[in-house]
Amino acid sequence: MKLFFAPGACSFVPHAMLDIAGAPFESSMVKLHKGEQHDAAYRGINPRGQVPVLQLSDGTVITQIVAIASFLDAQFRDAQFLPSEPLARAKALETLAWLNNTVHPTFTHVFMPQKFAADAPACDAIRAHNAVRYLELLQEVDAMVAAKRSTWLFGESIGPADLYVLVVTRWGGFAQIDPTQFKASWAHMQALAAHPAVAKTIERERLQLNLLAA
Ligand SMILES: N[C@@H](CCC(=O)N[C@@H](CS)C(=O)NCC(=O)O)C(=O)O
Repeated sequence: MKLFFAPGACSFVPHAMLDIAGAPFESSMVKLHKGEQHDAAYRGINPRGQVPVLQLSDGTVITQIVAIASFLDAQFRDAQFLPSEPLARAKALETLAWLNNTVHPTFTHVFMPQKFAADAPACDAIRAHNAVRYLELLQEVDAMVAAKRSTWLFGESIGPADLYVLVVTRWGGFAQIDPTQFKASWAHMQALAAHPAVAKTIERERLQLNLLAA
């Protein structure tokens, strides 16, 4: 298997899952800031020009975190990435989908407003409006983590939603939102970083968890 990822991007979620599973995989870095996602070679792999992409040994490509996470869960049952009981599984996927379809795109409006408007004043307005909304969403994430009733969000093993909490809370730094203000999420990030496999992913992506720290 081969994972196409960008350091600090949402691709961290499947990247860490592969490390946790101890899966044999190759990683290929896509430099988003250099526009490598638009190169013809990469578009040949993912015409939508985004990471993550999981490419299987027969060349099949899987995109979209929810789909990749669900595939990895099925491939590596011992890791128990998602609960197997149907209702618990639905609740874990509900949160994963919300992080992916609501929290994440709100940040995209802050980080890449040019995707949503052509002129600079409109981009500034989009960025400012969504930075406020992003803060509210990170507060909601923090409350969700504070209310967890198990070691991790959906049980005793790390799941994709736990890893996504690290990603979106870290991104707060790009919007001048101090991640340490979210006590539960920040503690969750520290606990993830202390896990040897996740530490390996953090190291490979060279991530600083608090972007506002000197
Ligand atoms: N819903 C998609 C979101 C993927 C996404 O937004 N990826 C970002 C990085 S976090 C990306 O590749 N952005 C580059 C671009 O849009 O140019 C998924 O789950 O994979």
